[in-house]
Amino acid sequence: MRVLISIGERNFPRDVAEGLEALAEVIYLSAREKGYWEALREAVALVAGGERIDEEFLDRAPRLRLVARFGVGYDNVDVEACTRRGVYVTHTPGVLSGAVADLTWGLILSLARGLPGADRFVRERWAQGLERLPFGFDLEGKTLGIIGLGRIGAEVARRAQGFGVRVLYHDVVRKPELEEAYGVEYAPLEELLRASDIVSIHVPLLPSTERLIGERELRMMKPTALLINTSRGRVIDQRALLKALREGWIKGAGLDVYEEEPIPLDDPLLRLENVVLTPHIGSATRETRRRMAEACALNVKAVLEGRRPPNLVPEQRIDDR
Ligand code: 8YV
Repeated sequence: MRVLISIGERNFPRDVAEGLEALAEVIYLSAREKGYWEALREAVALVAGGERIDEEFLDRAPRLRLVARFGVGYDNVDVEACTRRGVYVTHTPGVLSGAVADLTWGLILSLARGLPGADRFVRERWAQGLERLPFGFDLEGKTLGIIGLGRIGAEVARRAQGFGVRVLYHDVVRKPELEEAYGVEYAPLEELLRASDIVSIHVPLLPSTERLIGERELRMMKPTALLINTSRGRVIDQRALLKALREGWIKGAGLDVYEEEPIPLDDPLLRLENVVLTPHIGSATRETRRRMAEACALNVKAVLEGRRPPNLVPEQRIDDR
């Protein structure tokens, strides 16, 4: 049996792979590398990054029984096509929520206090003593609107308590236990957009969340508000966001994800001063990436041993319903 790992050794350390080697031949090859498609033909399990896994892909993987997504989001995987062919799809929920929530707060603080500009100022101009940096703003007493109060959104809310921030949330379901635990208040989306000083997005990319934030929604936000996105780029209409940032409908944005990744170097968003941009690093800490690899390994091991993998995506958890 063969396991193909497409996310590299840095993400899936050799010692984690060792646990699988008694059961299968483990091959590391990324989708861009030579030999990948050949290796895929014999693979029973694939540990997948962001490559598109659709019918065409599955045609080239006749022995595949498992797509183990290295990440919580699986919008790059056609789950229905996998299910039709008897291919399990798993993901890594839970283990990365804290890391993504930390980065979310990092982006909020970077914008509130102008950290990237302050850093440049110290390196390039402070000693000249001519200019002053603009003031930032306090977080205490401000309102944070969380769109999507799932595992990651809840961690963002938990951290908000320490900053003395009032939290509104919007979700497709109400979460009374989180309202109680973190003092968060439910609000319809429009109300949240109008009332929040900071709006942070934590929804999965689905047909219903694609371009959830477009021109109409951006125009509802306060001109002083910040928009943070560490979920998926396509949840925001990026052209509308560019317009909003240029024309001052909102004050700034902190983005870790983009409609196209990597975002092209000539994208006009990269020229704006009122944005802080990171390259999809929400889960990129040593501890979190290791936990993600270990979670994938458990799923792979289960399938190699003929068991049902523990972290099936909700669409495939039929027995649990
Ligand atoms: C990526 C992520 O999976 O968890 C997710 O859904 O977006 C990230 O953790 C990671 O960059 C590897 O593809």
